Amino acid sequence: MEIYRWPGEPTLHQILREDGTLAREEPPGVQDQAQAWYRFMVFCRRFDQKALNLQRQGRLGTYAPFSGQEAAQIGSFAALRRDDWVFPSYRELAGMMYHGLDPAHALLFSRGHPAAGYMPKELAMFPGQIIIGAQLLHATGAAWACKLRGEDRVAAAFFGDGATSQGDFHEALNFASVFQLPVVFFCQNNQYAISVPVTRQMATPTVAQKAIAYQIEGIRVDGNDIFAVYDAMRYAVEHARSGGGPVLIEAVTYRLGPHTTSDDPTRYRDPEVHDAWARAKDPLLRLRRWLERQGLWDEDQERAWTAEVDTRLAEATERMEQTPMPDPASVFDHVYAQMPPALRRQKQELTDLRGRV
Ligand SMILES: Cc1ncc(C[n+]2csc(CCOP(=O)(O)OP(=O)(O)O)c2C)c(N)n1
Repeated sequence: MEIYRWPGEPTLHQILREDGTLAREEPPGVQDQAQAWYRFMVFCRRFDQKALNLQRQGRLGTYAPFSGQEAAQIGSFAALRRDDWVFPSYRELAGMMYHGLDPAHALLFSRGHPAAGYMPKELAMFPGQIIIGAQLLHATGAAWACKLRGEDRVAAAFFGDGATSQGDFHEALNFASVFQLPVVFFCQNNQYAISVPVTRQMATPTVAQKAIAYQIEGIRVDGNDIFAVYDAMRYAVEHARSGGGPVLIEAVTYRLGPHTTSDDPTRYRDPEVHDAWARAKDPLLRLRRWLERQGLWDEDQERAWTAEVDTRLAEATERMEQTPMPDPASVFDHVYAQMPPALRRQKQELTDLRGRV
């Protein structure tokens, strides 16, 4: 794998070609995990579709789909230790579930349920951040704490290409590089920030080359190649854990669905470009082709796995829907230590109104 050094543009790290053959030797451990990764990718693809359907039926609120980004997410989370600190964005549900988040909990995010904001303590993972770029600073802070305490834990921040335009991105990279903190910045360049293409987001052709401004290592990786993503993240995590300082990874990928359920991507995307990503470059197809060559995939297995996934998803949906919704008047709580009189009145009005209906 080539670590980016000025000048020139970073090269794209790739192991698994689109036809499922290997461009170079796969990293250690991949042979044993590849089938489980694929099965989890199938789970995530169907989770995403299920969530979209639930939203269309009015059973979920706004949902941000991640289809197309499964390899980038699962490959990167797979290289983390369970006690490493994870700071995801709202689009990281595949990675978060791989890391151990209950799918019912993941669905509750899109219900706007306050319980979804509490992460299980054993996961050292924060809720999906909606403020673009804010989680990079949190990751940097956590990494600083780890360094001060002499712990060998690493922090990882996950974000999109749009987040690189935020001041938070630059502040986080600057601070982390000055203090040589154990943090990995993992950018999923999915080509768009809502309707803004990456070419309008930045003048540089890549995200990875921004590492040079902070004198840290930068890696550009094919984000639809789970082997290469795992390899890049494994390198970065070890580099950070062993005191080498932060690493910036750019995983080049594509969001197959809309930005969220409120978006219509046909208004800003080129159908031909979309088709190429949806077919030849699909991360599931690519891994499936490799597995088939190894005798680790066939259609009967796929059917059995899919049936198993659907049972799991039905069960998760049921648990999500059985979680009691909070009292709407609780929206006023937990903001002020002492609620101002105007809010107290509004809360009372809402409570009275609900009492009458
Ligand atoms: C600070 C801030 N500014 C603006 C927004 C509105 N907003 C929500 S998503 C989004 C685009 C983010 O794009 P990107 O970082 O590429 O991530 P992606 O959604 O593609 O995963 C914007 C601008 C926000 N949530 N936070």
